[in-house]
Formats: sequence, structure tokens, C-alpha cells
Amino acid sequence: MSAVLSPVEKHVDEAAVTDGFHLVIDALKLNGIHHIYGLPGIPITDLTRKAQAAGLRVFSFRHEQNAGNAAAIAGFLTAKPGVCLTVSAPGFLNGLSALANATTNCFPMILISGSSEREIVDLQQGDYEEMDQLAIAKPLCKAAFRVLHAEDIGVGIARAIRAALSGRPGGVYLDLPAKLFAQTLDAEAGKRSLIEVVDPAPRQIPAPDAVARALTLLKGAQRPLILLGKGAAYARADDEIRRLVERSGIPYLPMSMAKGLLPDTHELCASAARSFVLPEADVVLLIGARLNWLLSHGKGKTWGGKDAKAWGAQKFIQIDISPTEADSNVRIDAPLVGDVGSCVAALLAGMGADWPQAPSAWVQAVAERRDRNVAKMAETLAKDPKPMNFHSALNVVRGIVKANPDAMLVNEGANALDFTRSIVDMHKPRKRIDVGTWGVMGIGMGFAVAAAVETGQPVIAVEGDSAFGFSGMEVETICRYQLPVCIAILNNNGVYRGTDKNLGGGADVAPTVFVKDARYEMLMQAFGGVGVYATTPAELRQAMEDALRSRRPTLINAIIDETAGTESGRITSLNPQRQAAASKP
Ligand code: ADP
Ligand code: TZD
Repeated sequence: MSAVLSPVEKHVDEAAVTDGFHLVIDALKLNGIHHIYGLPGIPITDLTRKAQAAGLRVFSFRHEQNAGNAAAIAGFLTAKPGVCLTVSAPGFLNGLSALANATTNCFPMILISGSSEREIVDLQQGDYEEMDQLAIAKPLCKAAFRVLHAEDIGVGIARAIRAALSGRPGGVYLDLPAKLFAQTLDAEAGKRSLIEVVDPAPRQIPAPDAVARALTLLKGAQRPLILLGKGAAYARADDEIRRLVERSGIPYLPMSMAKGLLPDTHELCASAARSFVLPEADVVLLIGARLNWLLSHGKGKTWGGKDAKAWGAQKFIQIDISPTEADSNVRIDAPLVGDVGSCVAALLAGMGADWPQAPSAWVQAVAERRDRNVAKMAETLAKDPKPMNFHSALNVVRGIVKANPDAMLVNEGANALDFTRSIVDMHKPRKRIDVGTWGVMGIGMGFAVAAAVETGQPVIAVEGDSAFGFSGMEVETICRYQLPVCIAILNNNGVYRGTDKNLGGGADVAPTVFVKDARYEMLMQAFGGVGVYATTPAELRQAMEDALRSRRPTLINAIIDETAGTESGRITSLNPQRQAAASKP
């Protein structure tokens, strides 16, 4: 090869030009995005290499869905869009379920996928991994963009960031065709084309009359209740929320991922009196929580109605950044549109010095009910059945989380989810991350990786044995990056439990049943991590303490009674066969 460089090569050599690869990397860096969660392959392999060379951390996964889930929860944990990078068609589709889940949960995320040649895709001539990805992504995310020219990369990434973060956060798709990466541009022009996004999630101040309406309603309440959702956790208005609760003396109920916003042990926490406060409250202040299925749509028996359809007994105030959220299920008497921090601050400012404390008869009634239920739960937790059940195992986790309040808790499964949520108190904000709005299985290891990476804290992942299987191969990823993740599988040999029978009487086991005595801990040992087989609370505690102390990747196969657990955990009522039985005259 000639040592004499052609004019173009000389240009590149002197770094007077840049290209699509570097513009993507520089645009991300310029906007403070330093982590990429993804899986390499055509056409983005070089992008992952060059990103790493440029100082970004690139976390390579074993399946794109897990990378996508990692990016989504990184978005929730940092309030910056988490970035997932995938190859075209099949890789894109694998990442898409995580993008849809992020959008459903209001997590800011950008799925960047390489794609095939436009000309061939549009004429459907059969390219390698051909697919019209932009069209497919559109209905599943907040916004979708495609960049065809290197000089538009800066705009494309700026639009993606703003769309992911502004208003109600969510998922954004960014389509980067293979040809884009090699396109060159004068380096100076390239630099000028990049955009550092200014104020992507501007404060949204509520209207004064809306604040006054909410305060009037709240002041007249005899049995007020505050409901905190993951939107409140995302908003990072922890101090304002605490002041509102304490200043008003109103009992509050945290949704699953809002646990710890105020400590679950706070005297006004009504978690252990949920089924008492929901039907009894007369005015409910929703803060960053939707009245969706997780709250029985704000109506029916859960809320004091006579039957499943009844509603109207309560008045609702709803703080939400989305102006269309109010009235999505029941009438919202006082919508407060704005960001949680601004809305709660406005309420506090309007309360003045003589604001009355919530009626003491109500607060006492809530406290009595809560204390009674907590005492009952303490009796159950004190038992030591053999084999372990959910309670005796989670009593250990409860103690470990109390002793390590900064550790992150990832949680999925059915019973493993419901029992952990009610038994394990959270002490600090944004420490609990779980199956979210869809109740989706498979978030576990993706969330665990991102939680460790983004927070630097140790991660405890409490997993049903079925739930773990959805992302279990990422234990290799956890070992590869040496992440301080301790996985505790509550193993009852199947989906929900391990005792179902084949109704046809054939040789196959029932659809919900797994291999008995599966040795999940060996999966972790296979990649150099610590695997522990635990049959007693003492063994489980020791293994968890060791994991937290050593920060070594650890998988504890905690053997639970296979008869423990109910079908679908707490949402048995959503099973069609149960609904059919219930609707029989
Ligand atoms: P949960 O499942 O915990 O009940 P949801 O996901 O149903 O919570 O609701 C979260 C709500 O919070 C969404 O309606 C979303 O629009 C809202 N939200 C998200 N971020 C903010 C914010 N910064 N300020 C106000 N509302 C927010
Ligand atoms: N697939 C996906 C993606 N999400 C789901 N929620 C389900 C299937 C259905 N499903 C649940 O809702 S919970 C669950 C499944 C398969 C697993 C429950 O079993 P587990 O937990 O072992 O994880 P428990 O503690 O034994 O109940």
C-alpha cells in the first residue's frame, strides 16, 4: 500500500473531518450521556468499539430486552434518558418490548437501532435484517425519529432527549441506517451541528386557581389521604413531599416504587392499612400516580363502592405533569397540572401558617388499624417453618434491607413480588424498582445491572424462580462487569408454586411446574460468581451478608415450600376462570 495519502485520507488523518460514528458519540457525551446498554452486531459493532474508545462505558448484554430494561431503569434512576443500542430487525424487536415498557411506566429511554438500507427496505427487496423499524416503533413509544444525514445527528439526538424527558417521560426510538455511520463531515461543521439540550424537562408551574381549588378541597376533608406514585419518586421532590405530609398530618400510601420516598416506618405511613384507608378516605390527593388497575381504577369495592362498578363516593385531587391524565377513570375534582415539585411547593405556599392538621380521629383510626396489622404480620414473620416459606425468607431480606438502607432492591415474580412489597420496608427514596405498571416479568437482571452501574450501590434482587428465568443469562454480564449484585431466588419449583398436576393425566408436568430441585446457584458459579444453596433463614442471611460485604456477584437459591404461594399472587381476581366463576348467577 502506498504511504502517500489521498487528499480525502489526509483530511481524515488530520481529524479535519468527522463521521457518523463520532457525531453520535459526541452528541451523547455533550448531553451528559456516558453509558450505553446494548448488544453489538451489524451495523453498530464499530459504534460500540468507538464509543468505548471515546470514554463511554458500553455494557454488552446477552439479550437486547435486558439491555433495554437496563436503559429504561437507568432513565428512572438518573432522570436522564437511558440509552439502549441494538442491531437491526431482530435486535431491534428484542429491545422494543423494553421501550414499550419504559413508555408505559413513564421512564425516559432512547432505543437507538441500526437499520438496513432505506432503498431496499422501502421497496421490500430483501436486505439483511430488513424491516421498517421506524413504522413499527411508532405506536409503542412517545416519539420516533430517523436520521439520514450525518449533519442531522445532533438534531436527531437532541429531539430524542427532549422527547424522552419533557412532560410525561417515556421511550423514544431513534433509527440510524447503516449508511449514516460512515458519512463524513467537516469536523468544524460537525461540531457546530451538535446540540446541547437546554432545560429538557422544564418546571411546569400549576395555575393559581387550580392550586386554590385543591386547597379548598383538602381543607374541608374529614378523612384525607395522600397517594404517592412512582411519578413522585421520579420527580425528586422528596423534601417538599415530606413537608407536605408532615405539615398537614395526612396519612399517605406509597405505590410500590414510591416506597421509601418517606420511610415506610414513618408514623403517617398507611401501607399496612391499605384496605382500610382506600374505601374510608373522603378526599384523596394523588401525587404522580395513575388511577389504573393497580388502584382498581378509583372505583368499586376497593374504594367503598357497593359493587365493582360503583364510584363517586370520594373526591380526588390529582397532581400530574400530563394534562390529559385527569378523568381517565373517575372524575378528578381538582386537577393540578404541573411537575410534582412545583405543585407540592405551591400547595405548601398556599397552606399558610394556620393550616389545620388532619382530623385526629381519622389519623388515629388509621394508626390503630396499621399497628394491628403490623403486629399480626410480626407474628407470622417470627415463625420458622420447614421448609422456608415466603414470610420466613423475606423476614431475612427485611432485616438486610434495614441494615443496608442505601442498597437497591430489584423485585419480580408473583408471590415473590407481592410478599416482598408488603414485608420489606424501604427506608430511602428510589431504592425499590420492580415490575411496574404492566407487572412484567423479565426486568430483573437488566434492572440489577443498571442499578449497580448508575448508583454504585449494592443491589439485592428478590426473584421468583419463573421471573428469574426471563433474564437469567445476564448473570454472565453481572460477573463480567464484576457488579455487586446479590440475587435471591425464592425457589418454589414453578410459576406461582410447584405443585400443579397435569389435568390430562399425561407424562408432561403441568404448565406451571419446573424441574424439581433446580440448582440455579450453579449458573452463577459457572461464570466465577458465588453460588449458595440455602434452605434455612440462617443460611440465607449469612449468604446475603457475605454478598453485601464482599460486593461479589452472588446467586442464592433459597428453597421455599413448593406449596407456598397463590395463583397469580395478589391479582388472582384478574384470572379469567375466577372472573367466570364470580359472574355466575
Ligand atoms: P404508580 O404505578 O406508582 O401508581 P404511575 O406510573 O401509574 O405510578 O403514574 C406516574 C404518573 O406520574 C404518570 O401519570 C406521569 O405522568 C406522572 N409524572 C411523571 N413524572 C412527573 C413529574 N415530574 N411531575 C408530575 N407528574 C409526573
Ligand atoms: N410473561 C411476562 C412477560 N410477564 C408476565 N407477568 C407473565 C408472563 C405472567 N406471569 C406473572 O404475572 S407472574 C409470573 C408469570 C409467568 C411468574 C410467577 O412465578 P415466580 O414467582 O416463580 O416468578 P412466585 O413467587 O412463585 O409466584
